Amino acid sequence: MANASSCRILIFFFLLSNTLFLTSTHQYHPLDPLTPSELSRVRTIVKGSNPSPGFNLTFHYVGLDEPDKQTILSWILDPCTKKPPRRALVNTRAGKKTREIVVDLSKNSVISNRVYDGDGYPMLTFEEQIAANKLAMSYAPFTASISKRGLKLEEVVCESFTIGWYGEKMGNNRVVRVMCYYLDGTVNLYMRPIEGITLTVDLDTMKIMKYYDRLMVPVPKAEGTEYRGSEQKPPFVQSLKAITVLQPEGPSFSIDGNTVRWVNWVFHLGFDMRAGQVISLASIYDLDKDEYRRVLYRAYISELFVPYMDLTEEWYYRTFFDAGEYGFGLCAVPLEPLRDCPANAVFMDGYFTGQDGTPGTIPNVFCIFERHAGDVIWRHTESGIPGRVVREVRPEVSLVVRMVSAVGNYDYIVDWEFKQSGTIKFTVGLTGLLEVRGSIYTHTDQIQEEVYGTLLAENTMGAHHDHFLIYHLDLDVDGDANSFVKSTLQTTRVSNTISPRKSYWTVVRETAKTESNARIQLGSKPAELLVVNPNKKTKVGNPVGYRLIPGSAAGSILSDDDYAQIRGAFSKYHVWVTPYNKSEKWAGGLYADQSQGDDNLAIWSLRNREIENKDIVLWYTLGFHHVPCQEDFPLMPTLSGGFELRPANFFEHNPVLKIKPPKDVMWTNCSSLMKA
Ligand SMILES: *[C@@H]1O[C@H](CO)[C@@H](O)[C@H](O)[C@H]1NC(C)=O
Ligand SMILES: *[C@@H]1O[C@H](CO)[C@@H](O)[C@H](O)[C@H]1NC(C)=O
Ligand SMILES: *[C@@H]1O[C@H](CO)[C@@H](O)[C@H](O)[C@H]1NC(C)=O
Ligand SMILES: [Cu+2]
Repeated sequence: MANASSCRILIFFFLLSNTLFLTSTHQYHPLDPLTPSELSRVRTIVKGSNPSPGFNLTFHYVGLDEPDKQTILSWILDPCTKKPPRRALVNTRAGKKTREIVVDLSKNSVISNRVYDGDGYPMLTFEEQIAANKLAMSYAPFTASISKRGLKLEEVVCESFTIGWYGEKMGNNRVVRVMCYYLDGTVNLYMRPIEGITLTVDLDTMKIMKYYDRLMVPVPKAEGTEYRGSEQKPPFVQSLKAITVLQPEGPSFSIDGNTVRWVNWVFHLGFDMRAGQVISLASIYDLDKDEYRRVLYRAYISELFVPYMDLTEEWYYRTFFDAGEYGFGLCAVPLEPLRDCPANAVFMDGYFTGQDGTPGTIPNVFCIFERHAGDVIWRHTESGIPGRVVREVRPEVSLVVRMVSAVGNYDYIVDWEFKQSGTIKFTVGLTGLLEVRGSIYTHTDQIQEEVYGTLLAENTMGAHHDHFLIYHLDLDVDGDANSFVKSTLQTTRVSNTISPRKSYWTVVRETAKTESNARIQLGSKPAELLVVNPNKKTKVGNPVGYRLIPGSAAGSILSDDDYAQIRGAFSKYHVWVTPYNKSEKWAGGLYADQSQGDDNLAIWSLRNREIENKDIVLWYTLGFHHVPCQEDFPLMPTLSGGFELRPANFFEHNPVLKIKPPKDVMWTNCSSLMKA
């Protein structure tokens, strides 16, 4: 139990005082990610329990086994009396078996340990990918293929690709395909694929199982592939003058351990090696009610499905699950101050576990900053009153929590943006490098057959593909019992006795009773999608709610019986609603690598459970169909997409009516502050 004074601070905060700036040191929070010392203890405890005698143990996932939701919610009400258990969930491999091990850190013991014998495998480790890639270099047939192409072995780098599943009844061993690239004058390896050569490597035995060299295709040239500023040659574009965001009094947010407080928001921010950012217990202060009101219990990106549309032998299996196979958090990279995040950003580290269970740090994995982009949160100029002009303007300032995950070639910039108005904006920016196929073509005039992509440069084919990111959004709007309301805007014809108008539209509301009522493909009809608390009404009688404002309507257009689609079935709908179930976390399946689609959101949802006035989870698929174009070469400028959750009859009136603009900053000549 925490000591008395810290408990007082916790009560003080959780009783939802409106005093925001607490200066306490880090307090224990049961949703905090595991610390490095806890991760080390997990390793010691797991190894000590010797779960797989005679075999070497590898750690594939270690993360917080979060306490049950009800335990957390009652702890919040009374943090002094009940301390939720501190547990870790561990996935290991040993002797070709996957284990699920739960460690209780307060008891220093393994409390459950079972072999998983279903389909699919846990996340790959970095170490085994590196080891698999290295095998190629000393494999005689491979080195022969490299010299046959006139390439230098020391300039070859290889990458491990997960293989998916194509209907095999028994599944495959835990294998990857290793494909290689050529540097020789560039660091942009992804623009220089060595096509035709594939090694299949068994990760459990770390042996090459299959090898073939199928065809010779020219390796695209290095020229024009560089993206490093230091390697660029004149002419250059005109330089920008100095620019910054100035907060002479410091930021308006405070971070206490993993709890972030900013103006009217409070939330917990955690890091997970699979999901990346995890936002919990987000509540917003309501000035009229003088209390914090619950919005989100727990939210994170559950899976990223990236299927390519190229059917050639080296490509058809590229149907990646970036979270479940590679670890979206594990692939997160340190953010660079002043480049990845503005000058006013504050950074936070993340911790993960290496293959041998040893903790590692990703420094600066998150940055948190106030965005002041020159936008307006509300305004009005009233010139209709004779003899007067009334003008009121409030600038928009929001709070951003950013992470960048570089999953191989692609960089995903993931922003969670909290607005004073109560809106949460979810944005993902795609940048980095395309996956391109080496091609014989140097001009589009030569192309007669299906090439599955766009010719971006000589011998460089940018393959068609999708990105589907699915967000797990456990909304608790003013409490756990919520409903999903789907309102369709319907055109109605007018009989000419009522009005000279011929038509208008009206809102047809439907509360989803079961899961099947809440599966939605956006884009066909205009709709208003709401999560409401049917038990809480505003003074004038509307149920309090949050509205989902969707982004682009890209969803999967693959056939339902395509094996990739069976595995990534969540991508078929933009919106899903399920009843809360702690074990239904990963929309592409807990064991996503080579999964056969039998444990995923689409399967869970087939039970068609009741979702009305229940603790529900909203799932949103943010999709991108990507037809590459030449501007994406040699590195693509950020392409952003997103969606919002916005209060809808949650507040009694405009919640930002009484916000004050930030203090004016006198614009002095800051040259003396500039770095040389
Ligand atoms: C375990 O790992 C060690 C060191 O890498 C190796 O020498 C040994 O053969 C491995 N044992 C088994 C059973 O794989
Ligand atoms: C929770 O979900 C899992 C996986 O879908 C299922 O096996 C289990 O029965 C569910 N629990 C409840 C209480 O519905
Ligand atoms: C700012 O100050 C620097 C040196 O003190 C001077 O060279 C520069 O011209 C000033 N800039 C402006 C815009 O006044
Ligand atoms: Cu893309």
